[in-house]
Amino acid sequence: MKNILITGAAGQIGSELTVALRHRYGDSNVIACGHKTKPDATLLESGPFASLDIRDFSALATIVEKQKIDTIFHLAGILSAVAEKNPQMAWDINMTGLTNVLETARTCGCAVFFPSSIGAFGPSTPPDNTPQLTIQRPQSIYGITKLTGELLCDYYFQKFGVDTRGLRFPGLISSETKPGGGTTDYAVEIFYAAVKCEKYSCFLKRGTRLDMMYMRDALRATISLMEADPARLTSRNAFNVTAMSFAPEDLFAEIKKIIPNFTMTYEVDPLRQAIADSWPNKMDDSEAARQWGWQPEYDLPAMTREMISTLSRRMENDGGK
Ligand code: AKB
Repeated sequence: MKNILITGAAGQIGSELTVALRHRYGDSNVIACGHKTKPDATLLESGPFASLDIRDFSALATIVEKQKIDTIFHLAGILSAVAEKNPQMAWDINMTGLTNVLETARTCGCAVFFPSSIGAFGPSTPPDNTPQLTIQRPQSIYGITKLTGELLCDYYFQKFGVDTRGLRFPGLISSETKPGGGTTDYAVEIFYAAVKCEKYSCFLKRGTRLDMMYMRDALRATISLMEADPARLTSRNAFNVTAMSFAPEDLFAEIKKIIPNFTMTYEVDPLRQAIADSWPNKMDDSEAARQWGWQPEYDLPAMTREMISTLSRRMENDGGK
């Protein structure tokens, strides 16, 4: 990787991945692209930024050709809950975006990273220790775009030799940029309420167990997979990766160990609950461990401690806001 392009760079993963890749590969060698979401100052000041609608094929191809890009991290996309409210838009952005990236990669010789998700599974998938290769009949439009994306990435590798690689991310928990409309967002929102000593109303019901991961682990997983020796990879795309699995009440109990006065109620959102109910409880990520050495560093207590200390410090610096 010498010249890198990141689409969706202002989003939850992109804003932190851009900074991590700039540290590793040099500020000027990592071009951040975004469309609607306003990038924050760190992103704009630490290296090049281009405004790009990922549905615009020629704009994408021009940047890739002019900047001699060799690797594209394609993070632009619509998350599950927002997608379900506007399926046509979600299909357009998620699929037109990915086909534009793959076609550009094919003609310009780039490697591609594609983030799939636990959303690529469905209610008929085995919910516990979900294998990497298993039944996938997702019922949300988000899941359908993720599963199609996994297959399309495999197709471009097998048919055209494009070096596509990808992970199935669980819910991602981070303290920098908030996620924009996912089903697992409660696991981020809850921390903002807790550090402000506000009551939190959870939109998923008790007992809804889902895979989760702290952003630092997600960044490590992404970079490790892209740097992995291709000779060790027997699969390329759709690696299950997870770090912890919990239900809302488990996270609440962990936060209460540090903030004993914190309170939480439940006000279930039927749309997001139905999506969550169709996703696995816990994936088996042993293939990622075996093929490229994946190992999470943050479990539930470690992630909770770091989220609370980071957000509390920021709140103090911002004068309690
Ligand atoms: C979402 O909830 O939509 C995402 C995901 C698990 O893919 N966080």
